[in-house]
Amino acid sequence: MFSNSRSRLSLKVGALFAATALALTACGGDDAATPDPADTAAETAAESMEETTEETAEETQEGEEQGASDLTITFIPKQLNNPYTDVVLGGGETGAEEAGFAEWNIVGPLDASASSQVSFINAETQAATDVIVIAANDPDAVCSALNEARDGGASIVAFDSDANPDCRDVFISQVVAEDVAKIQVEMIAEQIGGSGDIAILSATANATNQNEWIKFMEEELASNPDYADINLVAKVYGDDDDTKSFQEAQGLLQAHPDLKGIISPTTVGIAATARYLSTSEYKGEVALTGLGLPNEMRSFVKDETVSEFALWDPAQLGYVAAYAGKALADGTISGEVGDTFSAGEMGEREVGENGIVIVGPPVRFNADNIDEYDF
Ligand code: RAM
Repeated sequence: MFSNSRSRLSLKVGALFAATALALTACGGDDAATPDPADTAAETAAESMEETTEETAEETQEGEEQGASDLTITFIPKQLNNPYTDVVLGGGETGAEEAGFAEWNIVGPLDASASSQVSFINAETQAATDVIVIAANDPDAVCSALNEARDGGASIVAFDSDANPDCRDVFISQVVAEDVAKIQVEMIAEQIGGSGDIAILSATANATNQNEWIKFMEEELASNPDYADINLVAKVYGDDDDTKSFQEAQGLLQAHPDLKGIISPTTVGIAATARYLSTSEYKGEVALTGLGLPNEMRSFVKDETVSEFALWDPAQLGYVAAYAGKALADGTISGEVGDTFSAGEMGEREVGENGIVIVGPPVRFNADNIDEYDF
């Protein structure tokens, strides 16, 4: 079991988002004659983060003077050895500290299989942790363990990948699931010229977030007349394992030599597929898009293996999740529709239908803007 435990430290408030806000603002650029809606939304988010930075720093100082609570929070990601997870948890730790938790921990499995998180949840129940924040590898496999933790008094925040709503209080979702599905279909359609065979290379077959996005992608392909000439011919799973994802990409091209494009809605999958394509005969012939980390994808955009992909700022997801956990634990919210809570630099947040809190819009990354992002 890998774990990482910290208690309250004097981290510089606002440092987390300063770089991102700067980068997002810079992305507005001079060529904003016909702004991309995603970019515009990102600018707005950046502006609102900048505006609230000073205020938050003051609030936190006051909080420290009054003394920290004794609340504890533990983050259980899908898996620990995932660069995306590292960025999410960096935001989570900053949020936990700012929100006033006395202690925060990170524990989790090295693989994203369905039941791999259960023993970690049980250990948190034993330790009487106040808030468990989990990215569920399977919506149901974690359920009875989470409900036992709840019976013991814990608040449960799902983030990134939802647990069954019966066993969590809120779900912090990076984006509206339908939007992130549509943006990926739109990008692949643009990149293959509107017709041809495509495939999806996903993470694990049981991941709630992946399956929801894939469902919306399939619906969009089937219902939008713009995509009538695009055929989804395969769905494969790299399990968010770099080697398996690389092999699945290779296998896809062997099995479907006429493939025009691949959507990989996972940071691990898209990076591994890009690596495969970049040295193969398919480079420049087979389009690749999906969800990736700019820092992992930069070289593949520069060498023209990939023209455009999307993501959100993963740190914001962990940050808002920590604040939601605090609001649940101190009774500010119960997870009902319309509940609102303060998420520090990310402003006031509202709980929507099905207990879902949306963090921010997806942003498209390409050769014109990728150097402006650092995560
Ligand atoms: C991978 C994971 C994660 C997903 C991102 C986009 O790292 O599957 O759950 O949200 O990609």
